[in-house]
Amino acid sequence: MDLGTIAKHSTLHAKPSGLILQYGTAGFRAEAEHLDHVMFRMGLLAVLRSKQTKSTLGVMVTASHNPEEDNGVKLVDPLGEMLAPSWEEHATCLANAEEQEILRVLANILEKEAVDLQQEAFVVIGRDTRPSSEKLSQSVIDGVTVLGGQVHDYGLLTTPQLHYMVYCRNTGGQYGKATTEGYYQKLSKAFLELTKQASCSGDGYRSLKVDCANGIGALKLREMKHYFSQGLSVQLFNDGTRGKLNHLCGADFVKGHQKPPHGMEMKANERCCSLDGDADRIVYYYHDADGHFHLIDGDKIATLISSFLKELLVEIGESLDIGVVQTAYANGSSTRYLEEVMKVPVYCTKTGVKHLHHKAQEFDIGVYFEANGHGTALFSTAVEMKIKQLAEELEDKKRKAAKMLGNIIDLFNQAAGDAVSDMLVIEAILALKGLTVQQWDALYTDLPNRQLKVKVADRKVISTTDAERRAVTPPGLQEAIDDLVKKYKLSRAFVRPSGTEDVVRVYAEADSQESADRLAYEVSLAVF
Ligand code: NG1
Ligand code: ZN
Repeated sequence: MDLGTIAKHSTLHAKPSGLILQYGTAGFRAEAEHLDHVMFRMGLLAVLRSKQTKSTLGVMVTASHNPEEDNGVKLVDPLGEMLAPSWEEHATCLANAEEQEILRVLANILEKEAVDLQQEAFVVIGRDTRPSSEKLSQSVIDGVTVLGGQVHDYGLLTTPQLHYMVYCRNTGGQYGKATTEGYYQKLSKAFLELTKQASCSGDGYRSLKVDCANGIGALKLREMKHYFSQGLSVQLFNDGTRGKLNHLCGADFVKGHQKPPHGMEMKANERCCSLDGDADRIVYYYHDADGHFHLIDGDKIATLISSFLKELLVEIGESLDIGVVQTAYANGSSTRYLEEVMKVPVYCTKTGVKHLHHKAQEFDIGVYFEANGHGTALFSTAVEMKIKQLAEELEDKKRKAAKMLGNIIDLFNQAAGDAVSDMLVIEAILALKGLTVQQWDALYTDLPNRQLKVKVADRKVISTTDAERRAVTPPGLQEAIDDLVKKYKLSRAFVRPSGTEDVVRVYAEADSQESADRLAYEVSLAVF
């Protein structure tokens, strides 16, 4: 490690003085112009983590659903997972170190994590379509190379594609080929195998309108759609040729505002979906004949998927342990339906997919979704092997069901929530079950709900417990919320500081939209 060279390069990526950032729910997020030093330093950190784990590490440059002017960066651990918590602390320390402290902070991490500097390092990088992303990813590369790490720059990728690449590279190619072509082929093959078996794949099931949030999803779906066109034709909207990223469109806008994106032509009862800016979230929706908008969010996606998986297991005759993982944002009706009607155990974790992913790994089959449409299903290695073996051994209907389950396992991105993979899973299930979007929507009725963002001087004064469902500080806040909630029927409300934006988020649900809106508003006043 040539300390002089590191110090010299570091000054080329100077930190704006006084700027303090935190490695939050999904890495660092801030205005792009403030992030150059963070990118360089995350390049350095990725090398150390790669050396320590003796594996390929990933770095993704994106700010997902945030405005186009923002950017962000997160590190992807060897199995495609989010960075380990102790390293998040190192990331925060390194990002906030003043210039003269950089070498000391690096030395500290080396010592604490027992990193062997002789070990080789390999880092793969992906970025979204933001105008700032290309230059920022160059700064990451600078950080990696100055510490002697090797780099493969994938260029433009969706976030889940980068997770997939990291996973493939660290599992000896068993999971798939670590190229975009390999990704397209793996998913499309599984999808076409599934849809071939659908007896009722009439025209209604074979086309889908996709709002791409003017982001990377448009580019990647344009490349990929030919691979699966025999099973599904997608019509892309907000494809980045005209509009601004995430502006009045995309999954976050649709979920947050509970209305359709701009720039999408919707006809009555037509199935539509929206991706977010880096294509790791998806929500579905439609207009009914009376012009009412119906949102089908991550909770209903989890319900469709887990009920289908359960049915397949019954058909195969295997009893495996299925669990569904949600967060406090899950609609109360979805939790009730899963537990009481479907008899599936439901668990609640803190916001942020790393928490859900971790919990879902405890089951033979763990389905996890945030209400905003970020999620996937995980299958233990033992289950995957068993199902593939049963697909060879069993006969007739059982064999068919085992094959289907094997294809579903291949179709899910098991490294991370993936809008494209989820979209193909959903489309396959709807086709196989012969369900219309209205029938899917009718599984249960969402409780009316409202989410608000509140700007406060310091959002960190709010701390929470019980998977973020109760506020611990400031004193008196939880009692005030409890008193407000009591005024409404079927009501629930909570507040938490966002990990990706400088706001406090307020969530409320109640028996009517008016009550949910009023409760959310009243709680937001209590936050000040
Ligand atoms: P924050 O900003 O911490 O609420 C948001 C989403 C998360 C997750 C992350 C990462 C909500 C309420 N929160 O986190 O679910 O998706 O962004 O993108 O939707
Ligand atoms: Zn995203």
